[in-house]
Amino acid sequence: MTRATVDDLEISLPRLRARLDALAELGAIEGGGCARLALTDDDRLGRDLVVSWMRDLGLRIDVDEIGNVVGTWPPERTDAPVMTGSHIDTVATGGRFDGTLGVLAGIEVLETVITSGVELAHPLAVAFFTDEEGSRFAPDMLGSLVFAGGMSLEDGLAVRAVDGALLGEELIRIGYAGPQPCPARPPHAYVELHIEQGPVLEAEAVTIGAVTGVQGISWTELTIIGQSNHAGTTPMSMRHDAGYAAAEVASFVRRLAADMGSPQVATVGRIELHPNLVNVVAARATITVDLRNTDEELVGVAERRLFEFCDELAEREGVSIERRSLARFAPVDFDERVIALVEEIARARGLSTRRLPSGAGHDAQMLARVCPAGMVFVPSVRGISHNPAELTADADLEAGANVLLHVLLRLATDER
Ligand code: HGY
Ligand code: MN
Ligand code: MN
Repeated sequence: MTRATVDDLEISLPRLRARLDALAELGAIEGGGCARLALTDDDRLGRDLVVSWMRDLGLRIDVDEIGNVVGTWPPERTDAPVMTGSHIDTVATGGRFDGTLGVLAGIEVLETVITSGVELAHPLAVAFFTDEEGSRFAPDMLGSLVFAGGMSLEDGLAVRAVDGALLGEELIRIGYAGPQPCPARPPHAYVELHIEQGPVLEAEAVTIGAVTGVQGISWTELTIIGQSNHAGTTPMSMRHDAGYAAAEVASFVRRLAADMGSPQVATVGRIELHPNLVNVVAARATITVDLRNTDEELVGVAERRLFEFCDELAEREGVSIERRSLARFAPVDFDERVIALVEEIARARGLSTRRLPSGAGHDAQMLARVCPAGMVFVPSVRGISHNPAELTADADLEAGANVLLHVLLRLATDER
């Protein structure tokens, strides 16, 4: 095929939409979203469906020891591929595009390339990684972290879920404890298509985000131990109220983010009280704190200020506060060549584009440890995500998938 004809290749939006909608049926929840927490039966159903599409295309399918799945074309090629992909696990109130767009656009790209017969200097691969969300098994991006050698396989398999299950046992239970060794041999390059999950592209009416990197992230679980007591008889001065202390932390992190200013963000997403009863002063509170900033130093400042506040709060309220780190990743910069290629391809296709960092974590930030990596963003309507109302317009899905197609083709047909 001549360069001109390669440049004319286009993905099929109806095929991509059909797969997005079919996958969204699995773990479907009210409002058109999905709940496929990592390694649950719904995740298994999603995995089986995506693997069946990979198989229908004739890809070589490799499942590794942490359950990551990679489909490669041509199947007989074993040299380092130009890889794309993302995740198909979701949060409990997930939408139908977070992660799944990257995996299914990758499948759509491979189908388009296979049908065209274009000669490849490097094989192409599409992957979905285990437990990107981290909601059930922390940290997030766990599968791609093990894939990239950032966490040992043993440590990954030993992670306990918020519901008490063991990751390694769940992997066996759903049939995705694969033979391929971790860490994997690095791909030649990695490019991921993802919804922005934020308000920037929509606010500026920009279609394609050329993502510059991912901000730093810190997840801490705090276990606050107070003293259960009678809600009616216990004078306020005698209370060691874990529920009150948890609420104090939640309002502190809000003040902390305001005080540090953008782009600092802070979230208490999980609060579990025990015994969680109307007439009992809470004995125990388990809460999580999510702190993020594009500046590694400032992530550290936010953590230190949180921990100092916890020490003062424990003293003041007569409670103890134990800390456990659930995730800690420094900010990551993507490869300048990949970022520039995303911009070049978007402009060549007459699409508006701008550079921006990612507020959310992604598998690409782990692949960036081992190969040139980058991301393509498309707008999120009203900036909403991790919510069944998550939405990206068809025209933007098509634009993003076509940019992904031509970025991957450029990398895979370049002998370097
Ligand atoms: O938490 C995150 O940023 C991602 O959705 N796992
Ligand atoms: Mn995601
Ligand atoms: Mn997500």
